[in-house]
Amino acid sequence: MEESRIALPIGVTLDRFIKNNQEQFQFSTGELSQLLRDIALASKVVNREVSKAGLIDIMGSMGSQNMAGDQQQKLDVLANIRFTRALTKGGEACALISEESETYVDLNNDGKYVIAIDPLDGSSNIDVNVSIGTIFSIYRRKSPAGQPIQSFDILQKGAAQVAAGYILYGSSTMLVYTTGHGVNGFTYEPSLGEYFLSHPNMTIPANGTIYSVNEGLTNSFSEGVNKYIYYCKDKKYTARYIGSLVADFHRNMLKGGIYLYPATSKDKNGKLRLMYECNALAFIAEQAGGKASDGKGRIMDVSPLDLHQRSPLFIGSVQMVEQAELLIQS
Ligand code: P6P
Repeated sequence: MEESRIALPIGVTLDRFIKNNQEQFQFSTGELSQLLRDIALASKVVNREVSKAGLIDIMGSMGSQNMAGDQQQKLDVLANIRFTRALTKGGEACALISEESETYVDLNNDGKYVIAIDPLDGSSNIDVNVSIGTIFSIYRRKSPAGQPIQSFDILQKGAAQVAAGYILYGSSTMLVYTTGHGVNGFTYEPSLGEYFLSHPNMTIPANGTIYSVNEGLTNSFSEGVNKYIYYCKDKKYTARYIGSLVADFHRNMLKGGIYLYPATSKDKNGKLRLMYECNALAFIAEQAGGKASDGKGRIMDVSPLDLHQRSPLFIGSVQMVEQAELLIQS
């Protein structure tokens, strides 16, 4: 029996893929590649802890709140420590914005990159074993070196991102990222401790029939948003809302669909964070042929004023986002 039938190729690892594509990246001196490896390493540690959540004492809340007043889950804090340590040891980042830290975290003053991260989004789902995720966004600092300047190096528009990605800790763990040359998905094989290319050149279908929104908030949405939700119902679209942004976004990436977290009467700018939730997924969505809006226009054109500012988010299939914008602005 010929070899190829008994030794199936094991596919392209994330490390090999990063190396093979390094020259595509305009600053290809290897630092961004190392940064992506550092993030992947931290995700493997978080994956191991998330998969054991029911067995060791890391479920439930810390009894503390993060700067946004959200109840901190033990795994939130653990994930934040893992990613912060990996990025500190890697030395490629000069600053880190995290949902779990009020100010930005000073890393290596010679590092060329700024990272914005939500270490564990949807963490309230941990205790009920629903998929959760990590979302990250990477910028190149604008000042040459030294202490990064918040208004200059850190508060940059989403359009300035050089890379972005997410890790989905789901039925399988996946890492999906872009460096501005399309979107590629990697599935984690825990027995080998490696991510393997499983979803090359991911694209979002131009249209879809799935809409993801918390309809329990309908009474606090604007009239225009409710017009779009009624539009989806009239078209007999499918409602799918996991309560975990990364999981809903990933499904819509593969099948087509739209995720909406609009402004509400309580949260005038919605719930999601511009720097480390909206912009990162917007970069991926656009690179996959989709669209991401704050209801008025391209979300990656918004100039951030605060590390943790919130933004309404309408993201997914381009035709669905455009239809939503049309009705919201009507
Ligand atoms: P709600 C999780 O807290 C999160 O940030 C997203 O992952 C998720 O889509 C959304 O909030 C759920 O919010 O208000 O519908 O429970």
